[in-house]
Amino acid sequence: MLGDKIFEILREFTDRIYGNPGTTELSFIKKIPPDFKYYLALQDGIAVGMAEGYHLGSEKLAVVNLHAAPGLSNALGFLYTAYMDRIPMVIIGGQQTSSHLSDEPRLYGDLTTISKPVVKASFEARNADEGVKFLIRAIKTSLTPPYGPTFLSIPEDLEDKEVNITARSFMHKVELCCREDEVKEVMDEINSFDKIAIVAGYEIDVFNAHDEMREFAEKINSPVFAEPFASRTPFETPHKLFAGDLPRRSSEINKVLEDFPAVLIIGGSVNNVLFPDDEVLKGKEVIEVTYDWIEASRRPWKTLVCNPRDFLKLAIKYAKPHAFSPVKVSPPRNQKVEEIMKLLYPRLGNYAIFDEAPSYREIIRSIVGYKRRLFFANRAGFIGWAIPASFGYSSAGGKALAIVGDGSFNYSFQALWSATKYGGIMKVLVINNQGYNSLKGWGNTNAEILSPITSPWKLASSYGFEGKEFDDYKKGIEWLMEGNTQKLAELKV
Ligand SMILES: Cc1ncc(C[n+]2csc(CCOP(=O)(O)OP(=O)(O)O)c2C)c(N)n1
Repeated sequence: MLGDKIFEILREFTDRIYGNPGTTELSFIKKIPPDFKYYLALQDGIAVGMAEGYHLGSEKLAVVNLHAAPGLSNALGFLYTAYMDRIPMVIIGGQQTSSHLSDEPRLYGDLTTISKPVVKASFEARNADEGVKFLIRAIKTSLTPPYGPTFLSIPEDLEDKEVNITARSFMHKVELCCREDEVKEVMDEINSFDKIAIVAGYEIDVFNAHDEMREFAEKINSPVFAEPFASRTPFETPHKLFAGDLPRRSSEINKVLEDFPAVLIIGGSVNNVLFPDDEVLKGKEVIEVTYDWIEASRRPWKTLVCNPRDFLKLAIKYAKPHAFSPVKVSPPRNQKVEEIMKLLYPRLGNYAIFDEAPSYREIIRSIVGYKRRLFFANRAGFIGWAIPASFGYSSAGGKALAIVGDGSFNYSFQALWSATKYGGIMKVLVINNQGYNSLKGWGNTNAEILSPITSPWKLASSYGFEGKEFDDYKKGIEWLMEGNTQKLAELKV
C-alpha cells in the first residue's frame, strides 16, 4: 500500500519525521513503521524549523508532515525560511479524500498553489502510483543544487491503496565540478588587479571548504569579509585576514569596500541586505563563484556556477599575492552584551550557536567568532527560527545553544515542549531588552507597541524546560553552560 511504500522509500534517507498531524494525516501516521520516529511539534511551522535544524546537524534529508490547508498555511514563514536557507527537505501534507475534492470540504485547499512560492516544486498525487512517483521526484528535486524544500500532497484515502509500480532503491547525488581552464581564466582576471576583497558566504560551510578558503586567502593575501547577515560560518575566526561582517546597508558596504577595484564573492550574496539604499558594489569589477544558479542568474556580474570548494582547490594553484588594505568593519558597541559574550566564549566548547538576537548579531559574532559548522542563523530575516532549529540540531545528537532576543523567543517557544519530550542537549540564552529594540533603533522611536514585556524563563518552565533569570551575568552564564542538559537563562540588558 502507498503508506508502506512511502516509508520504504524514506528509509533510504532518514529515520524520522517532524510534524503536527490532523485528521487528514491519520492514515499516514498509522503507517509509521517501528524503526521511524515522529517528532511532534506543537505548532505546524515549528515542525519545519525543527526539521531544518535536524538537517544542519545531520546533513540528512529533512522530512516534515503537515496538516492539509490549515497546517501548510500556518507553516509558510518557516517554509520560506527553509527555501531561502536552501535546505533539502520534503514536506508531506495530507489532503482531503480524493473522490470528494471537488466538493471542497473542510480542510481542503489548493495545496500545490499555496505552497508554490516557498518551495522548489509541489505535487499532488491523484492515485497511489503517483504518490510513489511524486515522492521520488520531490526527494530528487530537493537534493539537486541549489537544495530546497519540496511539497507533496497526498489525499488521505490513497495511503491505503495498492501500489502497482515497482519503486527500486535509488540514489541521487549531483556534483558541480569546476573546469580548470575556467578557474584559471577567473584567476588571471583576479591576478590582474593590485587589490581585491573577498566576500565569503554560507556555501563555504555547506561544502566544508574552510581549509581551502583559508589557504586561498593567505595565498592571495587579501582580506575576507563575511557576507551581510551571514547564515553559516563563511571563514574561521580568529584569523588575521578576517575583516569582519559586511554591514546591513548597501551604501555602507560600498563605503567599506571603497578601496578595492574588484570583489570576489565566493559562496554567498552581498544582496541580502536589510536596507538596499544604493546599488551594491557600484562601479566595481565583481566576480562571483557559487553553486546556486538561481542566485547567480539574478546578478549582472561575472559568474562561475560550480562547487566553491572545487573552485578554491583549483584556484590556489593560480593565486598570486596582492597588495593588502587593512580595512576592518567594527561592530556596534553594547557594553552589557559584550560582557555576556566574553563570559560565554570560553565555555562554548563544541556547542553550535543559533543566533537570533537582532540588535546584537554583529557583537555576538565578533566575540564568539565563527567556527566551522557551529554557527547558524537564517537567511530570510525570520524570527522564531532559532529555538526550533536548535532543538532539531540537538535531536541529531549535537549540542545546541540558541541566543535569542525576548521578542524572537515569543514566536516559537512551544519548541521547548518538544525538547523536553524528546531530550537532547540544548541551551537557550535569552537577552531580554524588553521589547523590539532593533525596530525602535531603526525607526528612531519609542512607540509603546514596540515594547511587549514578557518573562521567557516562566514560559519555558511551564513546559518543564528548566529556566531561570539572573541579574548577575557571570552566575547566569556559568549555570547555563554547566552540564549536558536543557536549560534557559534569561539576562536583562
Ligand atoms: C516572522 C517575523 N515577524 C516579524 C519580524 C519583524 N521583526 C524584526 S526584529 C523584531 C523584534 C525582535 O525582538 P527581539 O528578539 O527582542 O530582538 P531586539 O529587536 O530587541 O534586538 C521583529 C518583530 C520578523 N523579522 N520576522
